[in-house]
Amino acid sequence: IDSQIPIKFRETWKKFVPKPFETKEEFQKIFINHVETTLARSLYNCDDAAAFEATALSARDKLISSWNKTQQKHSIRDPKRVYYLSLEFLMGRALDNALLNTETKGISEEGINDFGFRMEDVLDQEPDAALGNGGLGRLAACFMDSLTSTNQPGWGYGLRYQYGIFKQKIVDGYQVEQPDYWLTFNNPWEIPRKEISVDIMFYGYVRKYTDEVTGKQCKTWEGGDLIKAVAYDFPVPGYGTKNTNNLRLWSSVPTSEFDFQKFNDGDYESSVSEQQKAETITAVLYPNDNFYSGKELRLKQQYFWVTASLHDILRRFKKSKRPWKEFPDQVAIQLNDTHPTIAIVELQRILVDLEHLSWDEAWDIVTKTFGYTNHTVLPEALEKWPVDLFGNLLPRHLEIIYDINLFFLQKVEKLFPNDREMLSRVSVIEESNPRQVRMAYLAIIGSHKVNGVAELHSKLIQTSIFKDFVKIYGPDKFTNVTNGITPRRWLNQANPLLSKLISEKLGGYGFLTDLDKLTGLKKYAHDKEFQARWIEIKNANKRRLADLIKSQTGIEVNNEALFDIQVKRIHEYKRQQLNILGVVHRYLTLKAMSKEERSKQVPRVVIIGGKSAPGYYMAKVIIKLVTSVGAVVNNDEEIGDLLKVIFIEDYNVSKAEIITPASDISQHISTAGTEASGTSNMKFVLNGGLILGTVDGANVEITREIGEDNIFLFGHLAEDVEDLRHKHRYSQFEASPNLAKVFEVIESGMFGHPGIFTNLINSIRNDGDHYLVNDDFQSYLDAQDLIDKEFVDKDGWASKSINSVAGMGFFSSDRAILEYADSIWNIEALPVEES
Ligand code: GLG
Repeated sequence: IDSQIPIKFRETWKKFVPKPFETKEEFQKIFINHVETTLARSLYNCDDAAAFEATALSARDKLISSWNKTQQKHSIRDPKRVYYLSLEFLMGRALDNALLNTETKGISEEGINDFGFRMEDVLDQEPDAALGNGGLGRLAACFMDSLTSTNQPGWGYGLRYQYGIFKQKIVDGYQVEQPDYWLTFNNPWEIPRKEISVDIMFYGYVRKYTDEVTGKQCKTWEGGDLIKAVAYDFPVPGYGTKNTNNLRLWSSVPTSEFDFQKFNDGDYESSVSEQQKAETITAVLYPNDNFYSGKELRLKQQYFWVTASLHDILRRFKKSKRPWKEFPDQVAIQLNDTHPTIAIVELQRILVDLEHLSWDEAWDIVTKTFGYTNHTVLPEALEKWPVDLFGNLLPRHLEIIYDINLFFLQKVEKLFPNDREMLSRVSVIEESNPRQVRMAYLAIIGSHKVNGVAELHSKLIQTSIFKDFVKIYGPDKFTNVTNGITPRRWLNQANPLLSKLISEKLGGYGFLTDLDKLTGLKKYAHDKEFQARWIEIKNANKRRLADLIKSQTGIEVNNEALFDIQVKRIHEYKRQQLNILGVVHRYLTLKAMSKEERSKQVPRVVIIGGKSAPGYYMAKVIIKLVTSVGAVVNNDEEIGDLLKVIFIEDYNVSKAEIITPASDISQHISTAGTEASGTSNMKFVLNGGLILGTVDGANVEITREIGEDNIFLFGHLAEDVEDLRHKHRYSQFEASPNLAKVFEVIESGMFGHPGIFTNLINSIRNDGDHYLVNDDFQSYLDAQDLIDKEFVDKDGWASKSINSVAGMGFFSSDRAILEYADSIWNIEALPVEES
């Protein structure tokens, strides 16, 4: 190939291949080189922002050389690869992570200190890559870290949104959204690959024709609008490995050049309109978590991303010149939720329409290639596209879906003759008005494995929303892979003090790649000296959070208080309303006490943070209630430090890194059966915080791993929920007495005009209390009382905390990735160092 350097010149070339820095001086040389040449600045105008960029570029150089080696190794060995398709990658900041993972933080810190910079300030310059909403997007980010750290040949594919999740401001106690234009300054991490581009078509029509050679009837899709996808690559560093993987994000640009003809004719508007149309596709991330809104632009994003990615994957496969039937031996594609489900249809279309395989050959390849991860059972989150909208945008794909469905229903009919009900229940097309394409069903039919994200959730999907499919395919198609989190970011990076202490006791940082090693901490659970150091680290982390709170809200909180934290998206099912109603109860209780009695109470700082979807009215009311309660409680002199209520504005990944290590208690209190897994529960426990939770999602397995004495569980079980909801429909609402009092004071106007909160109260009192706030209220308060009692015993608390951390090995995302690799993807690790 002529793009290769001729053999006779290669020795010279190799002599000058850049060497990644390994010492402080080498780092400094590269750093200055970047300041003076790449950034065109000098020692007279290098501020923190420039220092950030130069440090990031230096780290990037290092990553690129291992990235090159990894990709070369993969090209030569051509192993089976996995492609993780996710519409969200909530990466957060990259610099600290890159330095820690490549174990060069020490030398680069010394390096920049010599020039008068502080690492903390430099790291603080980086905007979060906030290309996700919540747990689903952050899971994808943890998985990228684990794919690399465990040396899996795997890439991520997503979209390069120009606007990530909005920034949240609190104005007058209400959430206000502001755009997050994260690319304002250069993004030092991305490598634009303008040469890697794919034309994507929308709309158009289907044409039938007869193939001249075979005489077969064929179909082709043509005549639509074209938009170009351009690749941007983000190197993903691993820990303790020379491998570096790739996250490829697509950006949309117009295919046709600027129209000078129209421009000269004075039609300026339409001369640029093509451009604008194209650029909107990847402009903005949809800000909904666990909620589906059937917008055409969202479907365009999905098809655009999936098609560009498949094109790239097929191009790589074709290089190997293997026959098509070997495709599933070389490629595994994981669908992160139903968002990329059209990939199933697109691959079938390519194989049948363009590569001219028979339907059955193609379908065999497709179903062996895909795996589908379900992240929710909430009906409002399940994607269903109106047939008309779908068929207009992707006419050939709709036909193929009809065919997939036809063959599937024929199979079902054979298995269950005479069960017409079954056919309409499992059909990919819902016969509603308007008719809809059920994406989850399509994902199941087109995949060889379907997994839930925690044991309870995986069981629930098999007995509820996908029950019929278990009957049809048998139980083996359905499996569980419990979520995990990367200990590199969520322990080593977020909590360097704790990580260091653990490394001292366990003889090094080996636990960061083998988290089960944490069990070695058990023997120190009752060691007084160790407990004292453990407690001191928690206090230091609480001070760090107290500083953040002070700088954001102006409120000083008592560091001795119990820090009680709930940070996550605001959602009725996650029940921040239960939390804040409980706070009101605490406030009333404190108010009713004598001074003497009050002085015996455990002081508390209740910290709540999270974004509401912009159009989610009830979630916004919940935020307003939290801030309104805070405004009253925080200014009540009689209460003072005994209770503070803090709303943290604009909760994001970089704030989570400060918040997570600082909890004494964190809350994971979803209505049982609604939170598929949760992952912040894992992060808090890994950082030595205890949790208050319902028997839901991964709380169940956390309890199993750390022991039930180390967790505060309350509330009804998932199996009770249906009956309770049914009961609510037919019987009079009976408020738990403590909740009745809380409603009464809110309605009296204690926290501002009661009208603001009427609908929230009504949702519990008059509208069926779907989330069982009332049913769980007393049990919640009892658990909180127990927490107050146990917190007084500092040593007892510390030993619970140590024992909990010791039991968290299971929740490493490395374990999750290895399970996927083994049981779903069938891929093997390929470290670059190995010959
Ligand atoms: C979902 C679920 C969470 C889950 C996460 C990752 O709601 O419970 O932990 O995916 O699997 N939409 C989400 O965040």
